[in-house]
Amino acid sequence: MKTITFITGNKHKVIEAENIFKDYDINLEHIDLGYCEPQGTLEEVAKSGAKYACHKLNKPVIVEDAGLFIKALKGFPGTYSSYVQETLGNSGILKLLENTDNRCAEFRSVIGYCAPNSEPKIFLGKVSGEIASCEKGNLGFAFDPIFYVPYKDSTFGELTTEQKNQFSHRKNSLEKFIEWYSKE
Ligand code: ITT
Repeated sequence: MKTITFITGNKHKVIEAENIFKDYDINLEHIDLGYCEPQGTLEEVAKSGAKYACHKLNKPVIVEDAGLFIKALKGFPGTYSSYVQETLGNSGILKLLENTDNRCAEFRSVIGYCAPNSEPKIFLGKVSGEIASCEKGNLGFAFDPIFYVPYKDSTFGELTTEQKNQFSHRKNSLEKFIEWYSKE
């Protein structure tokens, strides 16, 4: 069985990824290597992170750069999601959107893959939703309790890992990766 190493410091991402990979013939290993994230798009960060980690470990790796993009805030927090979650938090985002009717938002996930002696490849996954009027649910992590999915009538914070993994941004990017990788 082929082994892929997922480089991340986020244990929630690991739980979700393990749950997705278990249905495939690929062994997922996890290392919290830490890598320098240049300021740039999700795609640029994922590409450079994958290249760096692969070079460092000399084996095939994936990294993920993800973010929440809110339409009324012109895509904010986007590539700043991690920092904004730690500083403003969900209550800060809700405050920014007070009196705003347009609640449309999108989660994006970009998987960067790199193997020794080859160039990195990237895989984008998205999911559309809305920013809820208040936090709901205590499952998931970070922005999950304020990300409302109308056709499920739930926030990500109200969904189990299995339920979120049926259609999340991470599921979509990882599935694209797995589909490509399985043919490699
Ligand atoms: P690594 O870089 O070590 O993988 P990280 O948490 O810093 O972990 P990102 O740089 O990709 O991850 O930051 C994206 C941030 O966006 C993340 O810290 C969360 O605050 C938020 N985020 C991403 N995916 C999410 C999800 O599925 N649910 C809730 N919030 C999410």
